[in-house]
Amino acid sequence: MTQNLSQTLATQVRAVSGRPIAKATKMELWQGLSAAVVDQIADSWDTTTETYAKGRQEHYFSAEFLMGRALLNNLSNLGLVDEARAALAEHGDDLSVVLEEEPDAALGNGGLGRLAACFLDSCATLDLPVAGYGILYRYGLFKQLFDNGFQTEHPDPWMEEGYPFVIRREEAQRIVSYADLTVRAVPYDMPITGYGTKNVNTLRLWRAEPVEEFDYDAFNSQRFTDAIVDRERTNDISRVLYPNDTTFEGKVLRVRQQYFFCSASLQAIVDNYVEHHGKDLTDFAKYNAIQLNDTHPVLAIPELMRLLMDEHGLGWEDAWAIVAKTFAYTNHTVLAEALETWEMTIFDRLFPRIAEIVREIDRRFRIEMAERGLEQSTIDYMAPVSGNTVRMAWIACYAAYSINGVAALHTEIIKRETLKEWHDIWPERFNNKTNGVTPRRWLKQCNPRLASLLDRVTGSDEWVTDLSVLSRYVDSASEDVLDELTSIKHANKVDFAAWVKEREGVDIDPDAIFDVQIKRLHEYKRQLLNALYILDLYFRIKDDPTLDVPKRVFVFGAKAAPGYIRAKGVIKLINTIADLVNNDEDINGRIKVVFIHNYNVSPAEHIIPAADISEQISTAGKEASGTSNMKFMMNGALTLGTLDGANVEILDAVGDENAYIFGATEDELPELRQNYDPRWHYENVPGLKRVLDALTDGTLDDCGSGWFHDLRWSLLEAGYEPADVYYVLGDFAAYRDAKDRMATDYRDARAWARKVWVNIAQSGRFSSDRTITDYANEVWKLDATPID
Ligand code: B1H
Repeated sequence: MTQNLSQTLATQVRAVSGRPIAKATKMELWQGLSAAVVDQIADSWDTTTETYAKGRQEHYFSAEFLMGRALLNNLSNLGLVDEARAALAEHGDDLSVVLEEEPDAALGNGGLGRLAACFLDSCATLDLPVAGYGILYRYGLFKQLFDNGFQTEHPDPWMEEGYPFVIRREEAQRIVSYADLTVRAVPYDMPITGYGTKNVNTLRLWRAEPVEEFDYDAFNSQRFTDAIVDRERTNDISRVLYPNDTTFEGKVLRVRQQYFFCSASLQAIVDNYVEHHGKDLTDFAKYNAIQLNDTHPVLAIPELMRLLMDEHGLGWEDAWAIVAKTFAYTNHTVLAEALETWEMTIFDRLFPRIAEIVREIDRRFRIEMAERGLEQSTIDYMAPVSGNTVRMAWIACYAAYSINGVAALHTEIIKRETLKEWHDIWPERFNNKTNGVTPRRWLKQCNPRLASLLDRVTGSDEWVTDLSVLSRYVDSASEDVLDELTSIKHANKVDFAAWVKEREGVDIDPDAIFDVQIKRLHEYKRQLLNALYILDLYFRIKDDPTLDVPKRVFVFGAKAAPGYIRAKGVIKLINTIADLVNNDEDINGRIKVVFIHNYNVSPAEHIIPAADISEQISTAGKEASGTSNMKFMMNGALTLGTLDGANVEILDAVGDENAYIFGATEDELPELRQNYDPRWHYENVPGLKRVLDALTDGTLDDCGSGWFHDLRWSLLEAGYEPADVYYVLGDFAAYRDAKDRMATDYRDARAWARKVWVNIAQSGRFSSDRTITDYANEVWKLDATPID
């Protein structure tokens, strides 16, 4: 029998701190409360695991799970928030303070990793037998600080102080073998609670450990370093998350990581099959499906072949028949620099048997395609192996029974271009699954004021698990409701302003328009376009200090990959613009620029509920979906964006008058690019010359880095590639018009609130519950399995 939370809290805090609760630190209170939550769910978690093990299961393989914080999410799902608050209050402690102690589990880079986290939440809430599999990185995504406006990176040892939400399962460890190294894979299981259900799903994160913790022979014979070196080579595997969002890096350690979690996870899945369904693996795919989150886990394909053939005695044809019914592949990007290719020599060196299997897949693929009558040039292009290069996406497309993109436009682009040759052969494999986000974390928990209004407007909390109900109320918001919406947003902005003051030391006015761009820093996302607008607005006010413009706060949050110098240049630029603008007496607070350092999941939960404007301004065709666009919409921020990714579907949901759409479209760009001359825009678009010259004429100081010169050069004259490949200058005028129009519209509070309401009410189709229901029905063929 589980005891109530208040009883276990005191016990758990005593156990983790070794002292009475009155003397515990805030961190120990967090630890104790978290342990008390795990105590609450232990029985249901076990029952869920046992139940799922017998039936059909879906396994979500991902190199990244950007989970963020767990405690509030679990309390909220279990309906224990009030009880927890009261339990802490008994000891004079405040739940919201204790919650802020929790480190973010930042085991992901950005959208792809956070999508995986939202999916797990929806799977649990929908009682779907789905488990996640990934790596327990000791260091999550680097911590970002600013030094004189320059990004610096620091390690993020997120679980060093103890982390109650992962449980080491010593008994479930597996061995993973490389040609030069044999390692133990030890699973750490994280319980994934759902909202209003007893089911508790599992995220299994593998940690690499030496088979023998210490080689005492080497140690005793004075070879100290040998003893340590081998141990460290093993620990390296799960040490750190690669920080390159959407950019491929062909490092040996990375491919080791990929093989590590694929092999360990597949061994566990195959063993579970044998335990419940016997040694004949013919029906493996009847009970198991595996979703590959991008190509990072594609080594699971040859590894399952290996396990079926070498460990379980199947022949090639039988094994391939199973593999071809097991895997589904999600593509997340069309950027060429993201497409993973590995050198065959690396495979030969690390896992010769996998290399052999990949070559055999390639050989058979070539024969099959020749039989289909494909031209040799097409076969050579599509073949998994060409020369010394292995193409992971091609292996995925060949083996997978389902291939999907992550927004309607993106799926059209992969069918038409990126994966065209595959679509020509197997059109039936292709489908779209527009991304979604969980309304639990991204509405109910982060925006309690709005959540309570939705409860009242709809008369229940049904929207929490069926967000589509909100659309029934799209036309029926009374003026009272609209006014309340306005005051809720204002209250959120007051809270956010206090948070910004405390965290960044900047004063911002809650009456200003809060215009927000938070996402990884990348040229295609065009933070630079936003920065140029701010500079232009600054100069316009300098020209005419009496200019009547609404007060604005521009908020940024973004990490640049450590080696991506141009992205780091944009960060320095925005910080430099902030210095210039925030302290200028002529501006007098009419423009403020704030760069939130170390942007992560939990800062997003503070920022998004306070936003008026959601900047989604990628070059059309480049952002596969975007998911912050959906979070903003749910929280009543209006989209200022291009027709890219899921913005297209947001526009479709809310209508022209409730979003600010601008710029060249994906189908217009090829022709526009033909005759594109960024210099023409520089010379002819009013204001643009002044803004670009400010980068190098002494107005803005890059502290001798040369980075501002590089930014200007990339837009105007980049010699080795066409200048301004992301069409920043081409879209500048349209962007400025849309943004100015938006600012003017903001003045009519009622009309604005109506737009806000339409956005919230129409956000239902962007719930990850909808996305996951579609995956479960159309791809996974999976039924809800409630444990009661
Ligand atoms: C997305 C990535 C990604 N697409 C490689 N691709 C990585 C690629 O470490 N790596 O090697 C890491 C991440 N991430 C994002 O996925 C898209 O850019 C977004 O548009 C999309 O919303 C998100 C989820 O589908």
